[in-house]
Formats: sequence, structure tokens, C-alpha cells
Amino acid sequence: MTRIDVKEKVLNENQRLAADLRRRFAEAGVFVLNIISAPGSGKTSLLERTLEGMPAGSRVAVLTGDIQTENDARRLARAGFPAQQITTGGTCHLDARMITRALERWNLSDLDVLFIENVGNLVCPSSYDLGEHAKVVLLSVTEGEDKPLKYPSIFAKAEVCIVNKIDLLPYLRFNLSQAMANIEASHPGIAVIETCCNSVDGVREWVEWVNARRAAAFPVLAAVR
Ligand SMILES: Nc1nc2c(ncn2[C@@H]2O[C@H](COP(=O)(O)OP(=O)(O)OP(=O)(O)O)[C@@H](O)[C@H]2O)c(=O)[nH]1
Ligand SMILES: [Mg+2]
Repeated sequence: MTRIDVKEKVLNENQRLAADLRRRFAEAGVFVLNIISAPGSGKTSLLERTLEGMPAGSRVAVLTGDIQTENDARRLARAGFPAQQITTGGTCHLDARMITRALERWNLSDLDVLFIENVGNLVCPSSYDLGEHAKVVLLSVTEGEDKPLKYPSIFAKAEVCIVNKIDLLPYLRFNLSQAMANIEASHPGIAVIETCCNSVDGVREWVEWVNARRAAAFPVLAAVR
């Protein structure tokens, strides 16, 4: 049917633009993470804690996607690093064209790390390659331990799963060991980090993961910069 053809065409176009972004990130030595979760799981909070802990002068920037509002970019800009909002106006995911357009405002050679906060949604963002080095999925304990089984695609594609809002466990009927088993079932061997973004619990472990993954992506650059 026509509908299927259109979808394929859009995804192919996205693949072409994502490949171009990937080449540009490699040439400029920019390490890029695409952070995905349901609305409100704590993506912006995790990035706020991450940026707050970075030394001034760190060559890091954030693109943050939402359907409406500039709220998240405003929150993230407080840490003093470049932050740009992409408002999709209704689209439930970021695509490679949106990233390409946003990056026209920045010089990639000024950056070492680019965090992309995707639109809050566990489904659509998993289908769109943004040229990133790795996808990151957040699961907050308020969402229920079954989500990795209900939305397996993003858990299968992500390289690390952040289990957030761990401070709320005493107040919830959330079975953490079952959640861990469900994450492992969706992606055997995936790295899992527990965080509380109201404090810095687990954030150091997350930053260590980012640094190690960056070093794997750019072994020579990581050694000299
Ligand atoms: N108790 C608790 N609350 C948290 C934690 N992390 C985030 N929150 C709260 O959860 C709410 C949503 O957090 P955000 O960081 O805006 O979540 P988000 O994933 O960026 O949301 P969208 O961009 O709208 O999808 C806020 O009220 C945060 O203060 C946490 O670890 N523990
Ligand atoms: Mg957010």
C-alpha cells in the first residue's frame, strides 16, 4: 500500500542524513549520545546533574527535543554549556534532518561531547538513527517493571539502561529485581545504572560510563585531549 512506501521513503532519507551526521561527528571527534525514555522519566534531570558536574570549559553541548516549549533547554542552559531546544510541533521523535538543521548554529570542531535528549516517547525515537554513537534508555521506577517487555525495541537498541528515581522505591510497588530481569531479557548483557537525579546518586557511575564509551569510540582523541 502507498502508506508503507511513504514510511520506507522517509526512513531511507533519514538513514542517508544520519550517515552524513555520523561521518561529520567522526571527522570532528564529537562523541554523541541519543537519550530516550517515556515522558518524565528524568532525561533532563540526568543531564542537569551531568552538566553541573562538568568542569567549566568542557566542550559539551545538548540538543533537547520536545513537541512544545523551550523549558528543557532553559533548564539545561543554567549549567553554562550550549543548549538548544528542538520543538517538533507535534512529531513524536527527533529525526536526522532536525539534528542537521540545529547543528548549523554550532561549529562541531568546538565540541567533544553532544548529548541529544529525544522527545519523551519509548516507541518512535527508537526507529530514527541520529548518527549517534549509542542510544541510552531511561526507565524510572514509577513506570512499572514490565516496560522493558512492552517496549523491547528501545531496550534492545540501547547500550545502557538508566534506572532512575530509585529514591522512590520505598513508596512504590515496584519489583526492582523483576525489572532487572526484564531489562536483561530485552537486551542480554546491557549495562544498567541506578540513579537518583534529585541527588547525585549513580550520576558518577553514569559519567564514568560516558567517558569509557567515548574512549572506545575515539581511542586516540581520548588519550590526547
Ligand atoms: N523523586 C525523583 N524525582 C525525579 C528524579 N529524576 C527526575 N525527577 C522528577 O521527575 C520529573 C520529570 O523529570 P524530567 O527531568 O523533566 O523528565 P524528562 O524525561 O526530561 O521529561 P520530558 O522531557 O518531558 O520527557 C521532575 O519533576 C523531576 O524533578 C529522581 O531521581 N527522583
Ligand atoms: Mg526533558
